[in-house]
Amino acid sequence: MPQDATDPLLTIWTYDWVPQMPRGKVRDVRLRWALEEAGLPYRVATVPFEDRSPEHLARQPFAQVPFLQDGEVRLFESGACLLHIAGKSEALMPGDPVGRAEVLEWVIAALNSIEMVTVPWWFVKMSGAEQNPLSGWMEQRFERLDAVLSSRDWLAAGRFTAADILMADVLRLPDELGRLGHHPALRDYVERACARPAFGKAVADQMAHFEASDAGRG
Ligand SMILES: N[C@@H](CCC(=O)N[C@@H](CS)C(=O)NCC(=O)O)C(=O)O
Repeated sequence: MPQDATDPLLTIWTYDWVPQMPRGKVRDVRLRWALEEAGLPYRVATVPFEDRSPEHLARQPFAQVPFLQDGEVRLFESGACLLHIAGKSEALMPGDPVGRAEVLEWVIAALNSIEMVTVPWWFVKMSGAEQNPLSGWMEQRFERLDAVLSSRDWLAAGRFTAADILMADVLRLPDELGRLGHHPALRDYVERACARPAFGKAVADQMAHFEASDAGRG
């Protein structure tokens, strides 16, 4: 382990390698993006993709990534990790109670009202099924979110926050698969969020991380 409980440097844990398809989208990108926005230093450590060890399970009970270590604090679930990071920076989480409440509700909405349908929708799509029974439900959610974002640039507190990192990242996949076509506010939102330098750096760093491990695999 590269960190013990007295080490002040935040550590993001991800896989040592993944196949091409998820590169740029492995959820450690959410944590990288947040830390880049906050200007906080961090390191990246890895667990093997192909061999989920008991040590990995002790950190992430579903044998997934990402997870985070911050001194004696250990967290799994990208949303929980993101909120932990957000607590360290006004750039991600406003100090006032109203702004904080807005960030919290939209973080949970990203996970529990949008990603809860986009991920199962994607799994059904990947199964090759001709009809995707989740499309209507997903469209309904997009319609409502599009209505919200047609009158503002960011979800919470009148400015970019941690909630936008999560929501924009959740929407990237359906956007790439052409599912935001009828939702101009959502398309613009994803474009606006992904134009941020911190996002560009987070994705580029993740791509470089996995490319470097290709070389090691021969
Ligand atoms: N709810 C979890 C989902 C984590 C997740 O799906 N991680 C993916 C990478 S983005 C993973 O580890 N997939 C491999 C697997 O499930 O075996 C979170 O947000 O952290």
